[in-house]
Order: sequence, then structure tokens, then C-alpha cells
Amino acid sequence: MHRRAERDSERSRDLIAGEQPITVGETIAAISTPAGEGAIALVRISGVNAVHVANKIFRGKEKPSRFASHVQHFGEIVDASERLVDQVMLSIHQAPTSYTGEDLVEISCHGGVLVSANVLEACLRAGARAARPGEFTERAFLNGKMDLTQAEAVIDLIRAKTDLALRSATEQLEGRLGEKIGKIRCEFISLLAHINASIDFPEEGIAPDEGEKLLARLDSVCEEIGALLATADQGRILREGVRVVIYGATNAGKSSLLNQLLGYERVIVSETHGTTRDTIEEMINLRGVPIRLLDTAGLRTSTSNVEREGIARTEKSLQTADLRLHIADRNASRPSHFDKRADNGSEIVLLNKSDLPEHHDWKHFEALRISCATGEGLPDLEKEILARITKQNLKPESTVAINTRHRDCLRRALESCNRARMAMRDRLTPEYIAVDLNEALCAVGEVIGAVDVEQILDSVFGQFCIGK
Ligand SMILES: Nc1nc2c(ncn2[C@@H]2O[C@H](COP(=O)(O)OP(=O)(O)O)[C@@H](O)[C@H]2O)c(=O)[nH]1
Ligand SMILES: [Mg+2]
Repeated sequence: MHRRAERDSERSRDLIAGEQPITVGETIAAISTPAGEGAIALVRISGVNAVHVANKIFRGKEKPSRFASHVQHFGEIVDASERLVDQVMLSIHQAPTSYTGEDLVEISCHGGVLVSANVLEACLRAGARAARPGEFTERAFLNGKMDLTQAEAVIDLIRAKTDLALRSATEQLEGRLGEKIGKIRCEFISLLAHINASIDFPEEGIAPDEGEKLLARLDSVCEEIGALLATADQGRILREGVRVVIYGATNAGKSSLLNQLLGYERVIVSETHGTTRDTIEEMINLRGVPIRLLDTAGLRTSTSNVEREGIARTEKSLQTADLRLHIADRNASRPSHFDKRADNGSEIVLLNKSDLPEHHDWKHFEALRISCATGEGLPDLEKEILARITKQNLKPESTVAINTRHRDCLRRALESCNRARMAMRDRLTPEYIAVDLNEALCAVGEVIGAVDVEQILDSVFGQFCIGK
């Protein structure tokens, strides 16, 4: 009995996200456009009192509460003493057909920093509360407008730096990942129904041939989870870029190379050895591939604490690099670390300063010769970087790609799934199998937010900007 009750409460918790609308009490407001000057800024109000707040601050031909949904009206926003704040266009979006699923008011005002702040201030004075980062999207999720993967896609969409990343985020927003996860969940629920039936009618147990079928189905769910897990690397690259680390002796031209690839003078370049003491990161878009380029402190024996820390950071970046650019000054002698280098295909050796005469140490040395001063050899370098990325399968192609949070959930699901498989193989009583399957179901549900969601919401929505 007890076990049954527990299962039922599990199921009702499953309903929390998505299937049942939740009305959050407070009405929130924020400026939804980026800070700074623009032609127009958008202020949004969402919640049960959104229209009431609009009534208080808007003066036009009609009160906002009489507006048809989704139609813009011209008018003025006034402050507490009826003084004009700005001329605006205002529209109301009635629940549930709005972004948040609640009553939503959108005010397009003039884009000055102060003007939009004053419009927001008027909203707050009229009873709205300032929204937290991501709170509009959080409400959309809580009201069942989107699952958690779609909400996360909104962040990815905002941050996308390449067309492919954008397409991937759009598809996730359309629910492609959510659909896949939904299918896996359905399969778990159906498997659990079978197992639970044999718990409820123990005299029948699981027949051997049925056991075989269940095991085969479990195997195929595991495969599907495995296939999604395999997209994690692609997801990381779409969101964060391929990590390319530039390293080598001091004064080899590392910072010059970063600036060249970036197309502007990001880092200080100087003939003084040990100028760069920290790692510097910049994103570039190399023919559609997002690349996170790292410039590092030059390798040399140093007595300065700061520089030694910089060199330690260089070593650390090298460990997590997808690709390393090992650069040397061809005008200088060959540094000792060149002799013991081990290349597994993830390192490109560069001889810089090919505009200067070559030191005899480099005679017949195989390397790509470039000059950051004249730009010679740089197109070849870009080609080589892309070739290595393709060879190592780092080039993002799949548009369904999970993020690290999804990976964590799916890994746990797979572990539980494997335990359930073992339990089945060892012909343990169905109770054991059910426990593991339930855990797998919960872990998969976390991906789309179909479980007890409180603890994951903060971490997901905290990454948003205010007003989204
Ligand atoms: N002649 C020549 N000088 C270069 C070239 N690349 C860099 N330099 C110079 O080499 C010095 C060190 O460059 P920098 O990029 O700061 O090297 P880092 O210490 O490896 O970051 C600077 O004076 C640069 O102007 C090049 O291709 N040709
Ligand atoms: Mg430097």
C-alpha cells in the first residue's frame, strides 16, 4: 500500500511542470531591451495585475482594460502626479495567449536610458515588482508554455554566435529535444506499468518471454539515451566554441597571432618578454565554426610569482584544449620544449616571423611558416585549423545537442537504467527493477522539468538577462 501511495505522489509531482497552469501571485515588470540608447525600448509587465497597472499609468483614447488583445494603441505614460513620462505604444496580451501565459502588457517607449527607466519606475509605483533575471521565461515554463529545454534554448538563442548555433537553439526552442526526451519518458512509464503490474499481482510474476521483451526494450531506450549523450561535445562546441590554445616561448608572437585571427588589437603586443601574464580568451567565428581562442603566458623559467602563476594557467589550458597552436620565433634559436613534444593530431606547429631570416636551428624543420607582421601564411593556418577540427569530429553538425545540465541528468538516467537491466538479468524481484526505473524516469524528467523542479529552476533561469 505504502509503495503504491509513494508512486502516486510521484506521478502527481510529474504533473507540476507543463501540464497544470500555475498562477504566480505577483505582477512583475522589467525593461526587456538591452541597456543603452536605442530608437525604442520595450518594457514588459506580466501577472494578474498587469492590465490594472497599465490602467493606472496609461492615458489614451481608451483604458488598456478595454483594448482588444494583441493590438497596439498610442498614448502617454504618466507618473504619480500625472506628469508626462513618455509617448508610447502599448498593447495587452491576454492570458493564456502571451509569452508568459499570464496577462502581459508591452510598452514600446523611446529608447533613452532615462526614459525607459522612468517608464519602468511608473510601473513599479503602480504596483508591479521588478523582475528577476529570466523571470518572464520562468513563468512561461511554469505556465506550461514551454518545457525546460525550450526555456534554455531562449538563452542559447540570445547568446548564439554562429548560424549553426542559432539554428540549433531555434530547433530546441521548437521542442525537438523535448520531443525526444518525451518519447524516452513514455517508454519508461510503459515499462514501469508492466513491472508494477507484476508487483501488484505477484502470483503471476514476469513471464520469461515477457522478461526478454522488456529487456530488449530497455536496451533500446539505453541506446537512445546514449545517442543523446554523444551530442554533448557538439553542444559544448555550439555553445562555447572549439577551444584553441596558443602557446610557446615568450616573444614568439602569440599575442600578435590572437590579434591577427581576431582582426583587431585585443592584446598588448610588445618586445618585452613575459608581457602576457594571464590567459586571454576571445571568440571568433571561423567559417561558421565558433572558436574560443586562448592567448597564454609564454613558457620560460621565471622568478616572478605572477608570471609563474600565468605559466601554471597556460599548462592548465593546454590540458583542456581541443587544439593547440604551438608557436615559435623562427628568427631565434629552437627552445628545448620543441624536442619533447608529442603530437596526437591536435597540435599545429607554427614558425612565426617568416619575414625575418631563419635561425639555422629550424633548417628542414617541418612547420607552417607564418608572419603576423605581414599576414603571410595566415589563410593557410585558418584552413589547417578547420581541417583539424573536421578530422577530430569537433565540427558541429547535429542541431540537436545537449548542454551540461542535460548531460548530467541523462548520465544518471543511464546508470539507473543499467542497474535495472542487471536486476532484470539476475531475475531479481520486480520491486528492485521498479526502483531503478523510477530513478531513471525522474532523471530524464529533469531534462524537460517534468519533476520536482524547484531546485533546478534557479540554476537555469539565473543565467538569463532581466526582462527575458
Ligand atoms: N618581424 C616580426 N615581428 C613580429 C611578428 N610577430 C610578432 N612580432 C613581434 O614580436 C614581439 C613579440 O610579440 P608578441 O605577440 O607580444 O609575442 P608573445 O610574447 O608571444 O605574445 C613584438 O615586438 C611583435 O611586434 C612577425 O611576424 N614578424
Ligand atoms: Mg603575449
